[in-house]
Amino acid sequence: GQAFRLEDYRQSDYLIPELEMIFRLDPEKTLVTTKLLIERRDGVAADVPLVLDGDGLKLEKLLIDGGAVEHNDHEATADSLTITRLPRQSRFEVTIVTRLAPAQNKALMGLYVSNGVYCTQCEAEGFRRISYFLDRPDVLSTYRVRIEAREKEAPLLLSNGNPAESGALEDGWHYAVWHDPFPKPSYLFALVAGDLSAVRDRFVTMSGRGVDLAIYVEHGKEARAAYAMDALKRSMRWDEERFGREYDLDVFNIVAVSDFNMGAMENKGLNVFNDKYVLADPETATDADFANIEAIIAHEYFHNWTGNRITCRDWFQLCLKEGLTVYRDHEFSADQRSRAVKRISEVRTLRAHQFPEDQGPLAHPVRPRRYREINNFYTATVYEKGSEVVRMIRTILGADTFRAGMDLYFERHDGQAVTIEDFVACFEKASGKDLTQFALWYHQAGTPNVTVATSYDARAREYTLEVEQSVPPTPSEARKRLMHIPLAFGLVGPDGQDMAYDGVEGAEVEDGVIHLRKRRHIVRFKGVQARPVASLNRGFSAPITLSLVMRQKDRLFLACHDNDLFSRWEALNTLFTEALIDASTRVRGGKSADFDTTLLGYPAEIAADEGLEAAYRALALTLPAEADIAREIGSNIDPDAIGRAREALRKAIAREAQETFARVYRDLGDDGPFSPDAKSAGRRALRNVLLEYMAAGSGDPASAVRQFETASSMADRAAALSVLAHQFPGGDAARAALAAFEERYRDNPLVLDKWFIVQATTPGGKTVDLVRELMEHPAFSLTNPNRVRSLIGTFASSNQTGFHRSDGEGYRFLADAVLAVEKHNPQVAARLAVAFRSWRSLEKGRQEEARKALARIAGEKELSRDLRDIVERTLA
Ligand code: B3K
Ligand code: ZN
Repeated sequence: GQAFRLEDYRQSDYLIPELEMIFRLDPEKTLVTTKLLIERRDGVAADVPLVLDGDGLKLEKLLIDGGAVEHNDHEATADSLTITRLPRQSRFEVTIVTRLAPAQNKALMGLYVSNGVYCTQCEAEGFRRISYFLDRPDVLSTYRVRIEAREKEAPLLLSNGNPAESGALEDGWHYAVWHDPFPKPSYLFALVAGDLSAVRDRFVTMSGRGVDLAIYVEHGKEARAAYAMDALKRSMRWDEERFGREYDLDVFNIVAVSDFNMGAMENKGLNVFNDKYVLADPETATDADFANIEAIIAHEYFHNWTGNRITCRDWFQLCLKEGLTVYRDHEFSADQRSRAVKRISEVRTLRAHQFPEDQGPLAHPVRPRRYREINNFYTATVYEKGSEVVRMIRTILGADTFRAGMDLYFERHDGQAVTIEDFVACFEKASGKDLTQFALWYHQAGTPNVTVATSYDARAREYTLEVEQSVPPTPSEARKRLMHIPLAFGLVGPDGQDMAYDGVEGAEVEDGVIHLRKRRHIVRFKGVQARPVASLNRGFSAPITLSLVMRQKDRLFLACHDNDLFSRWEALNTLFTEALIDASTRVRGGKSADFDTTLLGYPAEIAADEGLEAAYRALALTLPAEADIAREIGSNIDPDAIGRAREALRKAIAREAQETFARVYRDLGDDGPFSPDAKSAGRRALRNVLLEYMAAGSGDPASAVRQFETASSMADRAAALSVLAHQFPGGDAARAALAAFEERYRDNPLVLDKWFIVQATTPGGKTVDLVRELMEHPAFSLTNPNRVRSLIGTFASSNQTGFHRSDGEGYRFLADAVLAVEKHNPQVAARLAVAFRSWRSLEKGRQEEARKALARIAGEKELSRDLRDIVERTLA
């Protein structure tokens, strides 16, 4: 396939400052009339053809300045419309009519119908499935959109911007006109039409302007949108307070739809959401659901400034809006909840999703230089590592200078389509610092490794860190340059406090951060009164792997005393990981797991430590996931051995801490009416982690059965269900709970997704057969992305012993499923196939099975660009 390259970027010869659209909506035959005001750029000759993008389109009609266009003067294919003879003047009007069948659109890109609701998804290149256009983010236009529909079928008619006009038409039809005064790229266009219910509110901005807010959901689901509305208002206020950013239209609309390829979409003034990230109440949503809704509502809202008012010049710059907006939503959630707990979760997500990407065949820089299919670049690297890079800029500059850089960015580039270079330049200007070396974080793929050796000279009172950095090779980048790594640190003294020192040599050290710029630094701290324990990469100041050999005693000391809560968690997590790696090696060699008793004693202390917030205790007691252990092992992986080792550690901890866990579980109790706030969620999280241990330690499902039966929230009910299904698979208690859950929620697809997930993530080799069976369940559908991800996606990405069954059946299943989904939805299929990415780190037998499954997909003749791109890069 053809690759797009960053260095080939050139400006468009033509611009489209304004357009008007008319939609006459029908599920099988929608007519779209688009009137484009075309402007030829200065210096472009009049005989330069106008080439518009299309994707699967059929041209019904073409006019230039109201007149027909000769056959010889244009060529229309499904994928482009080329007009060779154009008016000499620099501005003219092109009118295009296309015909669509939205009900037949199962790829869910462009205009489609979801549960009877017309909606659109245009990012990245979906607009070209609606009409021929210059479908690229640096072409900015103001839109005037008229929607006509049967009033019965679609009483609600929405598009971007402000409402301008509406009224009745003949034969039961009606219309509405929307005008968006802010020039925007086509990927931010949206239209929604259907029969939905509104939840309304109002927001007064910091300058006193009133904004009408609405969230549209299916009838009867209004109450489940209350939390999302609250999150929206908090987001709007927060962006004013933290970034000085005010909302700019008279209305802000959010629509929840049930068929959606991803989480949500930030279309100007009209966000479209996967209903999973809008609908929540105590009966149907877990605490994770509430937290996700808050974060995604905020994320899409924040895009209004970082993405919409200032957008990307081209798709290589995707992280310009995504990395920055993730950083903003992380900060928002940290302010709404507990900062340390939030940071720990972010790092866990980064390690679980971005590290394997960066360390495997799909590795790419935060700002890639090449792509074959842009939809495959909405990745953890662009989003999560992109956010980490912004966070490092803040660490290097300090909060105030960072804010000054952001202010400058908004001031300089409002209304423009810009690049990462433009973004970085604002921070260089605001700080006077040279960020050239730092900018490698955008341009160079791979997770840097930092190795540290420490020594203390008691006579000289000198403490030394020998620090070395290296970046492993990644596809098409064999040689790496040295990075600027901001390493936050503390020298923890015997009393647990950070120790002072008189001076430091060997690296720039400022405000608790060591700036690594060279391959090797010998950092000497003078006047250190006693041997400290080094606490490094505090708060995960840089997204690196850190190799630091440390005595177990010292690590445990950090786990108990470091005054940086993230680093305390990190120390404990490292201890668990090291123990699990050892244990899995022993298990694989036919020996027993065996764990150090000091380590086994510590969890009880944490569980009972009232000085620590409950959410933190829950995270600290959560063992590294099987995939985390596998990633640390790195090669020749046997997922079964890892699963057995982890299970053994869980049991050992549970037995050691039995009484404490049971007591804390009881004391936390069921604390009255449900509230989704962070503190209550933390208590539930802790209780539910303890429940898992209690079941594992006792081998008795009784406490989980009791919690399942008496739970007053989905958070507690789903947690109990998962303990029963995962720890007692096939047993009476598990079967009864699964059946009761299915019965209770049979009419709620989003809750049934949890039922699919629990079963798909049941450990062990039998699960693949169960998943195949569940694909026949009446509530399952291959065309709904939420169902597909819940059953097939979680099985492949989150069930190590199930997916990696040693005979390769998991891989064969995934290949079948990917090919079945690909027929109608290439984007979702390509996403599923990503689960194969770490295949080369498996032991030989599994590697061969995975390779065969991948090769079978690659051997299909008619593959979509999306899937072929993923499979070929994975095999390369
Ligand atoms: N910008 C959208 C993602 C679009 C994905 C297109 N394949 C949602 C977001 O990041 O906010
Ligand atoms: Zn985004």
